[in-house]
Amino acid sequence: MSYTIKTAEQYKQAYQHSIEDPEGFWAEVAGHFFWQKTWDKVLEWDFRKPELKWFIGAKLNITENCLDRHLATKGDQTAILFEPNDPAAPNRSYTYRQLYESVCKTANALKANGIQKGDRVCFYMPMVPELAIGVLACARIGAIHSVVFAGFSANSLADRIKDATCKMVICSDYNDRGAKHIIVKDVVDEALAMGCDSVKTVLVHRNTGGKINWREGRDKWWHEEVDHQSHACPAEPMDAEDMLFILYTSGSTGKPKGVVHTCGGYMVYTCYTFQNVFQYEDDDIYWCTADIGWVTGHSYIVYGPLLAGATTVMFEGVPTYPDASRFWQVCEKLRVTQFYTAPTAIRALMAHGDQYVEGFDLASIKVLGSVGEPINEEAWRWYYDKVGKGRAPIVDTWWQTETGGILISPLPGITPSRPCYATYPLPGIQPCLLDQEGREIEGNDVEGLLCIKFPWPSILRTTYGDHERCRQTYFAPFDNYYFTGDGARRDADGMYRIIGRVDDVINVSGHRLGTAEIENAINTHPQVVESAVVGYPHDIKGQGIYAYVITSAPVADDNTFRHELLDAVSKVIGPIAKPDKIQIVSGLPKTRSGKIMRRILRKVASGDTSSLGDVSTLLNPEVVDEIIDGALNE
Ligand code: 7RM
Repeated sequence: MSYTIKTAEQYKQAYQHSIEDPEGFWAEVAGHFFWQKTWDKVLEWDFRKPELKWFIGAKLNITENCLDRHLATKGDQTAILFEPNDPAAPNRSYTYRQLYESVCKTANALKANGIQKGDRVCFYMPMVPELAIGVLACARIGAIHSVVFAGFSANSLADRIKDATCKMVICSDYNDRGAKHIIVKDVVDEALAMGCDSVKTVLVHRNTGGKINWREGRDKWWHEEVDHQSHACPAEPMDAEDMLFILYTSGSTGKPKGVVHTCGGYMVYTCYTFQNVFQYEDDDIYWCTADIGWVTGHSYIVYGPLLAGATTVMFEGVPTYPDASRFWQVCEKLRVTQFYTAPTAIRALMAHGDQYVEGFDLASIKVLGSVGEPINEEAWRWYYDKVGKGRAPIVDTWWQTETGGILISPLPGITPSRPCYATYPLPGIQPCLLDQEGREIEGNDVEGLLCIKFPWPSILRTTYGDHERCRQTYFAPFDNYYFTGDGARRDADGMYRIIGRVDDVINVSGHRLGTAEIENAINTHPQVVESAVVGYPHDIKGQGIYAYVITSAPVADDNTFRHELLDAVSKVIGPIAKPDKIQIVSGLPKTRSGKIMRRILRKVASGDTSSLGDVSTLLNPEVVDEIIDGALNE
């Protein structure tokens, strides 16, 4: 596509253009898409409300851009290439025409089951093509999808279904993931028993087959509802600012928020960034190993690649099954050209040893991507040397659920890459660093709170059902800025290095979790009086979860108690949120106003007790020594 940047000079020009005339710049990019009606105005914005509107008055359907638009030229090209969990099972694939027809049939099945424009549909499924098809089917008819990562518990699923008052849940019967066999449908049944009154239908995709529990009238088989439908379904005309999807993400307080993205801006931005960051060319095979339950899967497995007419791989399995060579075996087999994964996966595979990557023919790989958390230098080097064989540039892509797409990243082979650096902002992105008082820190070789000064097309529009919370979280901390929650450094060359979250959000194996959420889960245990959760550096996971727990009475059996806590967390949130370390304490260090001094807890958890600072002003300075002593045993 003509808007693809190919040289450093073009990057500079595009960036300059995007800053001097953002509306002109984005109108030009948007001109490459199919709009049923073009916009009256490109942008209206006010960070203080916030009000964020792109391509005002325009009509479109994102699926016409993902599918219909490609049929004439790419009808027979593979759109989705499915790699199942079992390496011996055959690949399944969908050409653009087959995908188009499957999406239309599914869209007709949704309509036949009462789903209309604006209705919310929840997905709780493994990484099978039907998940992408279902999501696109929603978009086809203007229903709003809310995908919940299938690793979350019934409780979490119920919370999300209720928050969005979903009318339908789409799930699988079972899921084989690695060596595990998970009864997905049972989790949905359990969630629906928690008062999800809005759900009228559960559409069940038969994945592995086998007997499952069934509620007549409510539960319906995907194949029975979809297979007989017509493979033509008109694309619902959507306003550019109509909701496309909700995706829940953890914050520093309370329950996860439903981040809302809308049709027009999200389409333009995900496609533009996909093209430029991955430099996708005809006949390339692009593979992003994320799960569609996270934003990376939404933007860079489904929408971005399909909008760009790419071949996108969907992987059902895990990196270490049957062994730690699975990724490389698949890269070799499918001739993958762009490979996009998370640092935690790289570190885990690195720890298994080089023998698992050596000996595979990875010459097809042109670009390596990293996302989700800071990538440490050692992992970066290993990725570059062992996987890319020193030939493939790494793009360290920084972005968030709220940003919809990548904001800061190198362009491979075009702008410089450097270990640990997301480097420079993409066109249209105006990052800055603020100090605690909200003053902009000018110049280079500085550190501060990462904010963005100007909107981009896929910035979140609101948090579902609670606009004030959106304002409070992202726009109120600093007047007239979008606050990312991350700290960053700008080096002497003006390159950005993301340091990590400055709020009470932790990043565990690339999964974003709120410490408050985990504390609430721990506190459901009847013997727990109070708890405090912090992150600490972890070799593989990036951050590990450290829980300090106060109990009402000495625990009778330490081991049993710990297991009960882990079970409680699994039940309330999901296994991904289980603490790595639990320390029972008699008190938590608090200020005189009763605030937990998390700074101290973080230091102790990281094993660094050299510089705790002055603790004498605490309400209970004596607990600090106790905590330090106890931590040594963990
Ligand atoms: C895409 C995604 C967002 C948080 C974000 C950061 C961290 C993401 C990088 C990164 C350093 C990166 N969405 N993060 N990418 N930190 N370098 N390249 O992960 O909403 O789940 O998480 O993840 O802290 O704020 S997310």
